[in-house]
Amino acid sequence: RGQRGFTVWFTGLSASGKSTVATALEQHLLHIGVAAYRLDGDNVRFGLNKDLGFSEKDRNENIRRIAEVAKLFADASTIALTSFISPYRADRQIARDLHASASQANDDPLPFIEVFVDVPLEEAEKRDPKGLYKKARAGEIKDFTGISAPYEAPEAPEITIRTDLLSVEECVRKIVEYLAEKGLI
Ligand code: GGZ
Repeated sequence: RGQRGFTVWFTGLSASGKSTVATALEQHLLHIGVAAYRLDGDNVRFGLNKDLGFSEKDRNENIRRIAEVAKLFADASTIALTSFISPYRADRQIARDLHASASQANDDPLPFIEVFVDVPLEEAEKRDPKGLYKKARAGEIKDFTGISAPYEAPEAPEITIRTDLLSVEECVRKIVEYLAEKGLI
């Protein structure tokens, strides 16, 4: 009965490699013929969520809306790949709970796979592709995750990837193997 939709929820620090791995995973999924769609800052924070900043309240609302959109994609039999810091455990739990409630199409829960993109803060800060950590250290950006705002690491993610120890291809393989093992792809 065809591909079922679900959500792969990436969480991790800025410059941890979320978008890089999500993009490579999306390519892999499209290549094997399954519909996947990536939600990230570029297509969400500049559109649907352009009214939101980086206060705790705005991040809560950012993640709430993204979770609702991911659920819609999953309900439409697409694999939603979300790549946002999503620093608060409670917000990720809300996203998970939303998927657990029955889908509109067939009453089944929509699978939710949390992927913790785990790198030491020092590594993310060393990468600093946009110079944001440097600015945060200098006090030019306030409420910066890992420096002046919290990142609450997942306690029981479905998958953890260390992008400082594995290649992008190895990270994708680890996720794909998990999805195949669970019969999701
Ligand atoms: C964290 C910030 C901030 C602050 C701007 N804190 O590495 P990037 O640039 O491309 O990804 C970061 C992105 C984080 O947006 P999210 O929607 O993923 O955050 S959250 O899930 O917490 O709502 C970073 C940039 O935006 N950025 N200011 N203060 N990251």
